[in-house]
Amino acid sequence: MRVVLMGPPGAGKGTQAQVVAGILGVPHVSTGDIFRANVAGGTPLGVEAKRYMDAGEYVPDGVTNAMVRDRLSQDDARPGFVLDGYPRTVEQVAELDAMLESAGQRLDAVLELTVDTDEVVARLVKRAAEQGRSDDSEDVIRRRLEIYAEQTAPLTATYHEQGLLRQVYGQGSVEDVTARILEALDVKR
Ligand code: B4P
Repeated sequence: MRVVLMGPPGAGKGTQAQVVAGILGVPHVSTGDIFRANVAGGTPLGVEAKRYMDAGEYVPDGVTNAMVRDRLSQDDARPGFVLDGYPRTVEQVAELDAMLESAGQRLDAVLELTVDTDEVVARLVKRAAEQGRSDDSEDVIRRRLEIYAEQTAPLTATYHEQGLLRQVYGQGSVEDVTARILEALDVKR
């Protein structure tokens, strides 16, 4: 199964993608995690990505697309994947379509996790206190939410037109949200 998880920062994409990918038996591919691993390792990609992430901005499409293309071409992603945090721009949507088409594949579903703005801000402020992620300061959180509203939220209309979009309410316990996602994917445990 090939699934994309969308939703604002703090909606729980990473949290849910990991669980759902485990249940489906496919890799969890998170652009945020790949960038953070490169930042931690001090690679050239990490040095470039960090400048944008720390400002709450998106990393340029050219960098992000090449990274995803490479990851999805690996053997373990052939039977399927849960993509977390990609695509986030119009150009990334086109690039993902092209990648899948050239491999004779298509998406099965795009899930949008919906969460109130107050709730996502509260979650990210809590995560900042617990984990100290450098893009979780209050100013940067606000900037990330603005960019999501401008550049990513409109993409759901495209997936809606393609009949792929399913909205899933992202509040409540992690287990409750997972159960809603599995129901939206029509997957029985
Ligand atoms: P991401 O890593 O995707 O970060 P995120 O949007 O903050 O997190 P997510 O929605 O996954 O929330 P999480 O599960 O962690 O992106 C970080 C940055 O990387 C971007 O700002 C950008 O700069 C760059 N980037 C990534 N992809 C890109 C792309 N495609 N193009 C360009 N740039 C890109 O959950 C958040 C918190 O809520 C956690 O503390 C969690 O414990 C908690 N939580 C989760 N579910 C909960 C629940 N049900 N109830 C209460 N708390 C919950």
